[in-house]
Amino acid sequence: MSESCVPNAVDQLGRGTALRYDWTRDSVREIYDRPLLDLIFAAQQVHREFHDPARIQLCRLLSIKTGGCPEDCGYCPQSARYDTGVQNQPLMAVEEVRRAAKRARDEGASRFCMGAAWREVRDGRDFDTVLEMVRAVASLNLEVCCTLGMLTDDQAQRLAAAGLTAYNHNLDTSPEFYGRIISTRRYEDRLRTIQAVRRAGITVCCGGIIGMGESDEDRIGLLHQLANLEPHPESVPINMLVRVHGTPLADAELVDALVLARTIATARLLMPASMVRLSAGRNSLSREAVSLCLLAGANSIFVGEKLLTTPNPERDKDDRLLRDLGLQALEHGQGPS
Ligand code: SAM
Ligand code: DTB
Ligand code: SF4
Repeated sequence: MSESCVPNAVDQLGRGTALRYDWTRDSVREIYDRPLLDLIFAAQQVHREFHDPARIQLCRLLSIKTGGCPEDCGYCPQSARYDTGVQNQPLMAVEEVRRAAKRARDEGASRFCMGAAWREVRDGRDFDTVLEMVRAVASLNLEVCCTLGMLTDDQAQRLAAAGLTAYNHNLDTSPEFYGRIISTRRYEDRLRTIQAVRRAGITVCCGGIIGMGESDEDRIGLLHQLANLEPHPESVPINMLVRVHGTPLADAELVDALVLARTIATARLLMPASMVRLSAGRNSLSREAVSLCLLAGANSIFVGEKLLTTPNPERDKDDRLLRDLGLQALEHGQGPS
C-alpha cells in the first residue's frame, strides 16, 4: 500500500487518511507516476472519505475588470502586451455584479468568483467598489471569491471584513518553469500574497495550469508546492490552458486529457480535504474526459457560457452531463469552502 493511503487511526469523522504537509518531491512523483487506473482508484477512495461523491460544487466566474493588464503572463488574453481581441472594460458597477451573482445563484451556483485584470490591488475608489461588491455577493448567501492580483496584509483584512470567503491566487506551475511563462512577478511574490490571505483568515484558492509546454516534472513540482502549504489551499483549481490567439502560448502543444486526470488524482491524494476544481479548458474536453476527471477526484466545475473572457460549455450540456452521471449541485454551506 502506498504512503498516501496508509490507514491511520480513524478520526471522529471516520477518516483514516491524515492530512500531511511534509511531502517530498519523490513521494509526489511516486504517486503521480502510478499506473493510471490504480491512481484513480486510490484517489476515488480518499475522495469518498472526505466528500460526498454524489455532489459537486458549481461556481460562476465574472470578469469585473477586463483586459489592459500590465503583466506578461504568457497564457493570458488580458495582458496589454498581446493582441488578443479582448475588449478592455473598466470596473463594473456594483448593482450589475449583484444581479449577475443573483442569476448565478438562481441557476444553481453556490460560489461566485470575481476576477480583475490587475497586477495588484491599489487602495482607492476601485478597491472600495470591490469591497462593496463582496458585501453585496455575500449577502446573497453565496460563497464569494475574488482574484485581483497581489494583495497586502491590510487589503486582505479589509476583504475579510467585507465577507470574502476565498481569494484565488494561483502558483500556475513549478518554480523552475515559472520564469518561462511570467517575467513581471516572482514565485515568491505569489507565495507572499497567499500568506497575506491566510493571515487575514480568508480561505485560499490556489492551483495552476497544465498544457503550457511544461513537463511531468513541472506538474509534480506544482503539486509538491501546493501540498506543502499548511494548511492546504481549501480550493485547488486545475486549469487546462485555453489557448488564445495572440498570446505566446497560442500554439502550445495540447496535453492529453489522461494527463489532466492524472494531475487531478494526484492533487486529490495529496490534499484530500480540499475542493479540487476542474476549471478552465472544459470546452476542449469530451464528456467522457470530464467524467474521468470527476472520478479522479475533481468535485467542482465552473458553469455558464463564459469563464472570464473565454467560452465555457453551454449550461444545457453541463446539466445533461450532471444528470447522466447522477450528480447534484452542492448547496451553500454543504462542503468545505
Ligand atoms: N490578474 C489576477 C491574477 O493574475 O492573479 C487575477 C485574474 S487571472 C486571469 C486568474 C488566473 O486565471 C491565472 O492565475 C491563471 O491561472 C488563470 N488563467 C488565465 N488565463 C488562462 C488561460 N488562457 N487558460 C487557463 N487558465 C488561465
Ligand atoms: C482559476 O484558476 N481559473 C479561473 C479562475 N481561477 C479565476 C480563470 C480561468 C480563466 C480562463 C481564461 C479566461 O477566460 O480569460
Ligand atoms: Fe494580468 Fe492576471 Fe492575466 Fe496575468 S493572469 S496578465 S496578472 S490578468
